[in-house]
Amino acid sequence: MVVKVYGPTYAAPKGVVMCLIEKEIEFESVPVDLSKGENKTPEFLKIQPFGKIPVIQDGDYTLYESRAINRYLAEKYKNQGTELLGKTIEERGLVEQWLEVEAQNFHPPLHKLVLHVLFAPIRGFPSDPKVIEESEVKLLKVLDIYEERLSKSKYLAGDFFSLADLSHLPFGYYLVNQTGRENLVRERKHVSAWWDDISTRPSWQKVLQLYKYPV
Ligand SMILES: N[C@@H](CCC(=O)N[C@@H](CS)C(=O)NCC(=O)O)C(=O)O
Repeated sequence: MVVKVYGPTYAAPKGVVMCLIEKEIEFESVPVDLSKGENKTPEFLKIQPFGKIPVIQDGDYTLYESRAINRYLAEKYKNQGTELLGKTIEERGLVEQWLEVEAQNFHPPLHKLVLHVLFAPIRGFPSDPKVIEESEVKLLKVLDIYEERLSKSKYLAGDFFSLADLSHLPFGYYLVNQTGRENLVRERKHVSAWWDDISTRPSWQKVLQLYKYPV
């Protein structure tokens, strides 16, 4: 069964594409142009009522929310490709813990930073220096905790690459490459080595080769 993935040009769907590649799942992409409002058409809202991408269709099964999609793919296709959820229940617990950390602690300040530094000038809304500063301070503190964790294990959940690491790539890419703040990563020896490791994985390189970032 070929899995359909909607909107792979944009950041969040790229994590799903990476997961599909790691799990050696055949997929096809369905372009969605956000600048033309293709995510708000009545047809699209039938599969994603919040008007966001990614969405996947696996046969007649439809799923949205990138982290939920990746958990589903990693579980359903457990017996093929890279094991992304850990081999034991304890490893799984740590993968889930760090997935939550990414969603609750890492992503929110980074998302604000990216919006105000990168997208505000392009989309024509005002960039707020206070939001930028506050987001950066929050992110610094999160990265200090990552530095401590990564001084003890090669990856976030242990000495194995997992969904927890993967889920940092779509927006981490913006941080390192497009916000002028690569130093936040480079000033932390273990975070820097971890970033180099996960971002040079062939699966992520393939994602970047297949689907350029929109900005
Ligand atoms: N929590 C969602 C966030 C999805 C999301 O915000 N996607 C962006 C593209 S990266 C989007 O669809 N933006 C269009 C909009 O908000 O109108 C997920 O992880 O799937």
